[in-house]
Amino acid sequence: TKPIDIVALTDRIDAVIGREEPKGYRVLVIDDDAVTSEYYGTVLRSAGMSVKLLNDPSQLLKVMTDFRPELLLLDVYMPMCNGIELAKIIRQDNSYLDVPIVFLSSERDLGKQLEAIQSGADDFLTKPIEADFLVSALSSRAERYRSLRSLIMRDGLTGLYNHTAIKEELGAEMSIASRNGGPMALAMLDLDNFKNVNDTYGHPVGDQVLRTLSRLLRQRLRRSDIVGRYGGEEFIVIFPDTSAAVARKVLDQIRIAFNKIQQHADQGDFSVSFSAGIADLEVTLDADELFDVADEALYRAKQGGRNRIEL
Ligand code: GH3
Ligand code: MG
Ligand code: MG
Ligand code: MG
Repeated sequence: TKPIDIVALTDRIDAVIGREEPKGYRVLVIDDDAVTSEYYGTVLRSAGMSVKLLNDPSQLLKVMTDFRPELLLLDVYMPMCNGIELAKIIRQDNSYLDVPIVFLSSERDLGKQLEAIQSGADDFLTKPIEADFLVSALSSRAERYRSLRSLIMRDGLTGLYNHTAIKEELGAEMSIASRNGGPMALAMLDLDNFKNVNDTYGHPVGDQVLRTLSRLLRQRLRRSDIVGRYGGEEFIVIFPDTSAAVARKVLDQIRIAFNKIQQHADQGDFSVSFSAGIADLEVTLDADELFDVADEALYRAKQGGRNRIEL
């Protein structure tokens, strides 16, 4: 009999209990009228959405980075800024090319509505609107956006964030951490002598090892930690609100656990290790520099004999 593959088993349990993000779509409501936005905010919240109300459009870009809405519900007429102008500004940013923008306004003039759509919006709804209708119109758009995004952002082999996504996540986490003045750590992992694994057991077995490490990372790390596949056999972990020393401790336990896992191949069982380098946000506020610092630490871990973590 084959030994039980604990990693595969817990992965199945995770799938059953649904470890995915809850369906609370993040919706940003921008309306100068606090009463109106409170009302629609309440409607969407009671439908399980996570709603942020914004009455001051000058805060828009900051809120976009921190809250990362999956849909924007925009008013047209606001004293400080026109909603149509806001939509144009959002669409100019490459990161928000595809975030759904829906206007909700009492404007009935078709010319004005057309202008709003031409600014890059996806839909124009008119007030007053039936609560159920609003909820389902927004849910379906947010749902589609979330699915598309996860296709674009995920690595096909492991399901982790891919290179582009993890860099984006790092940028967002760094801006939050620097604003809160809190700690943050970045780890760069690299499998040891992985070329040998491929050469000895074949590429599909190598792929299996990559998947095993990915699952282990997702299982052992906290929900708030962010894991990505940076390149071939290189992984990144972002530890929000965590000092480098604590990140190292956590990762060291994962390192030991991973090394104990028996990998199976026709030629026999074997084990694999990884090395890692950790960078502390205290060192630099520049994302590229933080990567470099982690990479240098990783290099030292390799030089020091592999299967170890350096700060
Ligand atoms: P070191 O301990 O110094 O990191 O040695 P290494 O052999 O791991 O490093 P090297 O950079 O020489 O080799 C990395 C290997 O990772 C080579 C490549 O074939 C393998 N690799 C990269 N991406 C994948 C993948 O998606 N699947 C498989 N099976 N192997 C991959
Ligand atoms: Mg208004
Ligand atoms: Mg490598
Ligand atoms: Mg390697």
